[in-house]
Amino acid sequence: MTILRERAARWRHVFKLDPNRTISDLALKLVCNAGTDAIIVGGTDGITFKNTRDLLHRVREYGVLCVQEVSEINAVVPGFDGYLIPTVINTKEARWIHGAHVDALRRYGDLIPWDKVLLLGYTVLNPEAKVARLTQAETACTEEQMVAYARLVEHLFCWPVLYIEYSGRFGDMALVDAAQRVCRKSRIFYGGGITTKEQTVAAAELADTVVVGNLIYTHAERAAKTVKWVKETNRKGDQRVKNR
Ligand code: 1GP
Repeated sequence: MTILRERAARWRHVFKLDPNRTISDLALKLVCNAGTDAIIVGGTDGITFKNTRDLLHRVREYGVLCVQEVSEINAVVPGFDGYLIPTVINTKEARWIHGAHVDALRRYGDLIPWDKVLLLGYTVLNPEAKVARLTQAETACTEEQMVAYARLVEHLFCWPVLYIEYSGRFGDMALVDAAQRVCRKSRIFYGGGITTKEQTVAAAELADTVVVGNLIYTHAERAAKTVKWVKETNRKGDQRVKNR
């Protein structure tokens, strides 16, 4: 079995599905058959074991890789292809950096399939997003600040992923560019507010992995097209695959 980190090193496009939102069978079929590299199942609130398991079962009708982003320890469902563990860089609230993680490890540390786990280092940058309020993220960010976050992830923490998160609105691509310039090993995930081809291409030119979420629920057919738009776009600069 390939370890999750190696699989994620080839992800250019992923969809994020929220177990706490309703998705029609048709929309689910469109996104699962669109050719994306993975489906991430996760969200900020209302996440339960049951709604996560039910969504996994529906996605399993299709052949697409499906991973869970863990935000609630009691909602971890066995049977996913992997587990993404978020940690927030731009907060001073230790719970969101490592506090909840240590609690979880004390309870379940012996049971964790480490080959299937991938850490995501988040910078949460849309102050209107639920996740920003929940984690008390310090959302103001300059290019200089982003370069510091990126160097923290790349050189000090040696984490596999820096996730630039604008959930709900399209973000500042200059910050993605700034982060990418200093990350040779850590992958840059970008997610937030992608609704058009132009936005999709702009993100795909700068990020290693583009995440599309909300558009699935408003315009599923267009969401499906974002896969093709990303895959037709080459990332600017060094094209080497990052896999730390
Ligand atoms: C959310 O980054 C993802 O965690 C995608 O954002 O829902 O705004 O597409 P959107």
